[in-house]
Amino acid sequence: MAKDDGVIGRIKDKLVESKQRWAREGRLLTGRGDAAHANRLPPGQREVMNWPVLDLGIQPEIALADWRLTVDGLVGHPLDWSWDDFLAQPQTDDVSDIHCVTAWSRYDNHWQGVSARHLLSLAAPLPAARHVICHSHDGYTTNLRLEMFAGDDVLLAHRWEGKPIPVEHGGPVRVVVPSLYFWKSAKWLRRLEFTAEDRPGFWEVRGYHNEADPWQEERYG
Ligand SMILES: Nc1nc2c(c(=O)[nH]1)N[C@H]1C(S)=C(S)[C@@H](COP(=O)(O)O)O[C@H]1N2
Ligand SMILES: [Mo]
Repeated sequence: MAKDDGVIGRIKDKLVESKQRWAREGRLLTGRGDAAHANRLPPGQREVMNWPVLDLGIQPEIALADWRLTVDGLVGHPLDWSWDDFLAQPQTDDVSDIHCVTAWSRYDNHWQGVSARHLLSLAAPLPAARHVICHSHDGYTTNLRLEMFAGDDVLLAHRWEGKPIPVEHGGPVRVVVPSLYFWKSAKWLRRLEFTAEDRPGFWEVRGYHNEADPWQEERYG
């Protein structure tokens, strides 16, 4: 009996502890921080369990032996990485949600790759650099403001759910920018160009929004 009381006491202590922690963190208070994010699903989206493929009708196959990543434009240290160079960089894991402008969202994608922050620390953008233009092997381009590219969850990903990213989803390496609609996440990445002037990409010149924040529903514009 005394023993049982002890166990229950410990459980109660745990519950109290976690509630105290919630109170400290302000958990469940929708007014705290960004209220829009209290709901995980951005406006106008629906959750899917599958992973749709969207491309321009080309899925370029790049052999790892031929793969290179060029980082150029307004940077102090341009980069030209082979596959081995890329894999030799520190690897970062991140779990994030995908929000596609065509209204599907896919939760909890486990990505692994080189963080944009690590790349920035090596490439050292010049003060004049304000934008990053992503160039892909299928001719696709998309533009990101440097601050968006510098987000701590932005990856040059080569693994998804512990496996190489399949070619239809942009392998060997794709960009992942979780905070923006997924068209900003270039598949089959080959070059990152740092520029002073903005340069709208493939979908941005075809009526998609330049910024693409799903929480503001910046779909078109
Ligand atoms: N190179 C390249 N990247 C691209 C695209 C593309 O056509 N080519 N489509 C974009 C769009 S519109 C979306 S929604 C996502 C789709 O990625 P997925 O096919 O892995 O779902 O990739 C984005 N990146
Ligand atoms: Mo898309």
